[in-house]
Amino acid sequence: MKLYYSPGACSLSPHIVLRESGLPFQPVLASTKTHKLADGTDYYTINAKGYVPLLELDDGQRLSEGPAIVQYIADQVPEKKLAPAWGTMERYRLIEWLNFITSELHKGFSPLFNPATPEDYKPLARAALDKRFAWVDQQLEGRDYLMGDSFTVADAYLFTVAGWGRYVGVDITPLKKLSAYMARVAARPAVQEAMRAEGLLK
Ligand SMILES: N[C@@H](CCC(=O)N[C@@H](CS)C(=O)NCC(=O)O)C(=O)O
Repeated sequence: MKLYYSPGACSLSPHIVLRESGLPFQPVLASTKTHKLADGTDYYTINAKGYVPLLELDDGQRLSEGPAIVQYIADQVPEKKLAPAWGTMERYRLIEWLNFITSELHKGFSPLFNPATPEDYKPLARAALDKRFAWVDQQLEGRDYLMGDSFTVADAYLFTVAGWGRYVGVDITPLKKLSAYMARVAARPAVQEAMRAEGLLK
């Protein structure tokens, strides 16, 4: 498989999941700034949506959308328990988290990264994220990970997105449970490997 990624972008989530899975894959840099691969290929010819992440399967099929990609990877290695089994209530709880992270957190950050966003809108975007992160912090009471005791694909996604706060003035450090969670996820060997491969760690 190939994972098209850009350093520190939301593609870090499937990158972490691939490393947690132990499956062989090739990371392919597709910068969100240039929309070009290292060899100059126009990324829009690979993904017409222009964004990362994109997973290319061994049979050449391409799968986009982070929440779909991470579930696909998890389902290739059920023994790793990166996602609960299909048909269980727990699987819907995982999807509930992925949808929350993608629509309420990930896309809540987008205007803060967009240079075209009017400055007077940014405090509203930050306040909306502060409210959502405060709720996430409460959910982590008594839990090591979002789904309970064990790491799932939802944790790869939350870790990736919550890590953006420091770049755009969304301060999660007063949220003690979330801060401890971030440190716990960051310490996982697969997370360290993915971050190092993306140049986010020395
Ligand atoms: N709906 C997509 C959104 C992906 C997305 O927003 N990717 C950003 C990076 S975090 C990107 O590639 N932006 C560059 C662009 O849209 O051209 C998903 O959930 O995978």
